Parts: sequence; C-alpha cells; structure tokens
Amino acid sequence: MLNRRNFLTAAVGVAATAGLAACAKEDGGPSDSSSGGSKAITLGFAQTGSESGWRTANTDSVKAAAPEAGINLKFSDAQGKPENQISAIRSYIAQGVDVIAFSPLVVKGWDAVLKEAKAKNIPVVLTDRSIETSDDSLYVTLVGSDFTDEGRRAAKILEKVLEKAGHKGKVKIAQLEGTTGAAPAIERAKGFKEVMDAEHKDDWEIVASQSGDFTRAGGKQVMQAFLQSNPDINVLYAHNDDMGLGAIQAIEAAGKKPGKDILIVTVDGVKDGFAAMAEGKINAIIECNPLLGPQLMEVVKKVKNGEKVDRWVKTKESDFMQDQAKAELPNRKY
Ligand code: GYE
Repeated sequence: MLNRRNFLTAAVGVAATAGLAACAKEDGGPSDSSSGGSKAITLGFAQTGSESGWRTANTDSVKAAAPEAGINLKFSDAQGKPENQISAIRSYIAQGVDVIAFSPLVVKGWDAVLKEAKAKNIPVVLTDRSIETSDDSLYVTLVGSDFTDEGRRAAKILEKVLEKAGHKGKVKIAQLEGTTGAAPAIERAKGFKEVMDAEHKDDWEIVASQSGDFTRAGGKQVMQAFLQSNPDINVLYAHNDDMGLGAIQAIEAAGKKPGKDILIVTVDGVKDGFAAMAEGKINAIIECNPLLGPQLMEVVKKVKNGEKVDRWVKTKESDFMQDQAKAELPNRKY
C-alpha cells in the first residue's frame, strides 16, 4: 500500500512539473472545447475516491456536466487518501487551471494547499463536503447538502418508523458512522443526537457507534462486531446506504430480519438502497442528492467570471418511508 501511495504521489509531482495531466488516476486533458472564440474554462476536480454508490453517481454527474457546460475538466480520484487529494490540488495549481473544485475527504488539513492556490489567484469551490478553516477567504463557496439537517431528519423519520412498527420499550440504536473526520460523518451524527437529546432522552440510547468508512465491507464488518457485543440492538442508523447494505448481510448472517427485528434508517437514496427498502429490509431513507455536476458547473462559470455566488449553494432533498419504495424505485436516477 505504502509503495503504491509513494508511487502515486511521485507520479503526481512528476506530471505536475511536466505540465501534463497528473497521475495514473487522473484523466481529462487540454482540449479546447471553447465556443464563440472565448477560451474554455479549465476546471481541476479532486474527487475523494469511489467508496460508495453515491460517489460513483457524483463522479458520473461531474464528468457528464463539464462538456455540456463547455468546461474542460481535469479529474483525479484520491482513492480515499487526503494526501493524494492534496497532491492533485498541487498539480492543478502547477498546471494553472482556472478553477479548482474538490470534495474534501476530511474537514481538517487544507489551509496550506489552499493558501498556495490563493497565492496563484486560483479560486477554489468546495463540492459536497465542507472544511474547517480559520481563513474563510480560502474558498469561494460550498455546493452541497446540509448534513446536520440530514441527521435531524433521520431522527424524525425514525420516530415514524418506530410508530409504524408498533415498537414498545427502549430504543437501542447502533450507529454506523461515515469516514472519521469527514463532514457528513460529523454532522449526520450531530443532527441525529440533537433531536435525540432534545426529545428522546429517556427512551432512545446509542449503544454502539463506530465508523464503517462509508463502504459496504466496512458496514458489514462493524455490524458483525456490534451484534456480538450488543445482541439487543433494535435500530440501526447508518450514515449511508452502502454501510446499511453491508450491515444487512451481517444481520441476516446472525439469523435476524433486517427491517423487522432491527429497524433500519440510512442516508443517500441510491438505487440499491431503494431496492433493499422495496424488499422490506430498510425502513426509511433520507435522500442526499449526488447529482451536483450541473449546479457545480454553473457556479464555476460564475466564479470564473467574477460574479457573486452564495457562500453555500444547498441541495434540495426528500425523505422516503418504506411504503413509498416500490413506486419510487423506477424514478431513481442514481
Ligand atoms: O453520503 C456517502 C459518500 O459526502 C455526501 O460520501 C457524501 C457521502 C455520501 O461516500 O455515501
């Protein structure tokens, strides 16, 4: 792993000095798709990786929206490693792209590289995830969802799920958290806890909570351990569908019925999540829309043209209960 990482970092560096598209995982190159004689905008986009169905849909949306908007896209996949994302951003700075956009893997650790972008007057747009910084001038805007609100919505929909299931007694919740230090993991936990502390101090308890890194394999493995240490869990709150889908495998392997013995609420709303919900294995899904490409391109154009943009361009989303799953499944776009 270490060798591969070193190789990738080195490859990014070499490519950057050579002024070429960076490493093996970067695609997109200098193609002038300009219209009407004006030079096309070049956007450097540093993606987190391909950890989930959500991420795949997000990547596809960005890649499809760029040419439609006449934007020349340079795309890199950090394979889940913040250091790769930093190298990709450095490479975009060295290549002199017009705008940099990225989905920060974790909230901390970006100030140094973003200062380098600022020194070269390259505007930065955050997409999907936010960062923690002491210098607000380091990025122009965030295009993405309100994850704290998604956490609150998850708690509110759990009330409905419990009522529908006729649940009586203590609610013992297992929480599968997203990637440690990532905005959606921090905020989805925070919003959920907020509602729980305000309205369910006596009847709800989070008995186990751990990161499954937003992956199916992570969700399965952590749920297996949860079921051994806390066999009386009756609710699972998973920060994304993929971890929920992995957990369903662990629950079934333990001889329990997902959606019945353990009530399940997840976030995202990818097709596979909806399919599991239509089968009765997930009880409710909080939608988080990954199709940010068109909105991102619009913002990138405005930023490049020096137009004013909102500090946070929020995504519109819905909530779904199990009885809506069959009807909604054919409409899912991701
Ligand atoms: O929920 C998860 C993905 O940042 C909103 O990242 C995104 C999250 C999404 O891997 O599935």
